[in-house]
Amino acid sequence: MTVERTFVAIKPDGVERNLIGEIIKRFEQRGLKVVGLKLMVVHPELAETHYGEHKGKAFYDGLIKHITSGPIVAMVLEGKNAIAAVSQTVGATNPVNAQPGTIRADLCVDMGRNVVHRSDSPTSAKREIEIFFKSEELLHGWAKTVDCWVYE
Ligand code: FUP
Repeated sequence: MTVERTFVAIKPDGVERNLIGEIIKRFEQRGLKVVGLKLMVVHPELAETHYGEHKGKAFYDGLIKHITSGPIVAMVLEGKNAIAAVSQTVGATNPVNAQPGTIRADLCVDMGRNVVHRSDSPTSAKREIEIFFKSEELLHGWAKTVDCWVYE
């Protein structure tokens, strides 16, 4: 098991629906460590960089419009196998295909309003952390006293 970092954003629908606490709670309860956290509005240029892989797809314009429509909560989560663990906790892209117990199955019903973004691979985690956070905005080497209760 390797310690990884991954990027998560609570999208404007999640923020507007007062789900910030509920969503962060699920990651914290699982044992993931919040090492970066901020409320921000996504500028269109940042949105296009972030979602560049989807440019040209039918849902692209709506996606950019939505992610820039209000504040998001951007965060970096750290833990062993964090990329897979966070993906599992978030659930499938389309909430109606997500497993019960995941954020997307429990908190939403529409793919275009699926409340949260998460990095889907080590490459995208690195890229997304770097576009949303400066290194000095993140904690480095923070050992929590509970770590020995979360990991063997
Ligand atoms: P995910 O990695 O689960 O966030 O999903 P993708 O990167 O494939 O898609 C990014 C976002 O585009 C999704 F969160 C929701 C939106 N989307 C649609 O609205 N319609 C689609 O058909 C696919 C994605």
